[in-house]
Amino acid sequence: MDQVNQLKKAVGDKAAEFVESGMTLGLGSGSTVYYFLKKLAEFVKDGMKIQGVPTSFQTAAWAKKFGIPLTHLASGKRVDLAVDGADEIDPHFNLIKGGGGCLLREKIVAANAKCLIIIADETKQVATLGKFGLPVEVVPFGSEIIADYIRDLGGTAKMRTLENGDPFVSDNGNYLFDCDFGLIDDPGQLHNELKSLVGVVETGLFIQMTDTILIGKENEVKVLK
Ligand code: ABF
Repeated sequence: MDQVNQLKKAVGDKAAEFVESGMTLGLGSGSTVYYFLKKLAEFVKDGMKIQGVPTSFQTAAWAKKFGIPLTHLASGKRVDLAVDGADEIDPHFNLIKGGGGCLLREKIVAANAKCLIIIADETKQVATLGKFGLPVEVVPFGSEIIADYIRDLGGTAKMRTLENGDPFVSDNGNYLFDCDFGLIDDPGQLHNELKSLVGVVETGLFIQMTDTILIGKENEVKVLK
């Protein structure tokens, strides 16, 4: 296993230690969460009673493969603990997420959760968000003019496509634009400006939603609160 995957596994294993029997969990998406799910599956096999709300079709498939019971978000109920990955993490616990195209369900689950733990290897930590393209989920109808509105805010907007050139379609049937706004000095303001554009569903900026961050470093897992 290469070093980055060792770091991903270390934080995934550590995140499973925060899970208690009886919890309803938010199951994030991405390769780091994969290791969390594998460790969680061991606890389930040992009798831990939990159920998880998957944030993507991929996560649902992994959970089924590992024998992790699944459930849905329910009116009047909250997820006890959500565990998810990130593409960039700044010192203020603001994130860029959505590199895997799952940002909408991730943010819905994160917003519903009593506690959100982000797990990442140390390469995800940045001083200022923005080097990683900002994913923005938009409805397909009129998506090209929505891209124009995004560009009017000062960024680029590149439609995410599949290898065959077709538009990438999210689990929710929407399109994604990967946007470059350079380094983002005020991510909260940019998020609000993007969300005010007609046809924008959600952005990959997760502002002040995170309670704890687990960072995989060479010889340790740093717990940031
Ligand atoms: C997911 O985790 C996405 O929001 C983000 O793109 C991804 C990080 O990917 P990985 O854990 O594979 O580095 O939640």
